[in-house]
Amino acid sequence: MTLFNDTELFTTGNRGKIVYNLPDTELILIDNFFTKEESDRFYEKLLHQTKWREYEMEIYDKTYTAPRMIAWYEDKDNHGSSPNGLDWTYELLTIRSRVEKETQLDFNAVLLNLYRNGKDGVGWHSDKEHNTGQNPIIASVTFGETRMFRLRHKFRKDIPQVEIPLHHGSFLLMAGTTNSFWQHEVPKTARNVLPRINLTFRRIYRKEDNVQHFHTRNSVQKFLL
Ligand SMILES: O=C(O)CCC(=O)C(=O)O
Ligand SMILES: [Mn+2]
Repeated sequence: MTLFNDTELFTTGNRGKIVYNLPDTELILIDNFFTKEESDRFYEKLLHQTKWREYEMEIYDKTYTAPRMIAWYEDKDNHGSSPNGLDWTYELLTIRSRVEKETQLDFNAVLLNLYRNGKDGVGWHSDKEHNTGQNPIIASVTFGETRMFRLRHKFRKDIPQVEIPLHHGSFLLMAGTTNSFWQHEVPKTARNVLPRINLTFRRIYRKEDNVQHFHTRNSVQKFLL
């Protein structure tokens, strides 16, 4: 069997938009945001054409290798942009424009994660960094194996964890205060799973950017309506 010619490898969810009614979040899922055919093509291209690299993390003076492969793309005009930023490919530009059209927001960077098998995952964290603004808006696209995406509230233990299976071709938007009040993870799994690729589109700010202005102009409310 040629793995990537088999069009029935990945299951997809039902079509439709789900707006989660959870405290302190603006969380929206669109399954089948990309068609099966588009998703199969993007999966194959991204898997084989991306310059995947390992990600080394410093924790208390020790270096750990993250259990996944990554690639970082960022618009080159970004002041102080990462030297590791790669040149956007045709596929990434196509995916970004679809995401921007849907959200009416501008994204200038994307982090790609490759989960090679069930031993790969990402631990609990929020997508909030010094250069992402107060309430970062993260647009997440998935191709390949369905893996569980879990969320937990950072302060309220009375709110149960949320589990969202992210299917081939799905789109998840984390907006509002989601990344201030909630953490997320993709747990490892003992199941025998095929690779999964996740793209998180982000907006990285230049020092001189007026963050408030960006958020007002591109209010996510437009997308929620
Ligand atoms: O793989 C995912 O769905 C999430 C990845 C993630 O949380 C991240 O890269 O910050
Ligand atoms: Mn994240």
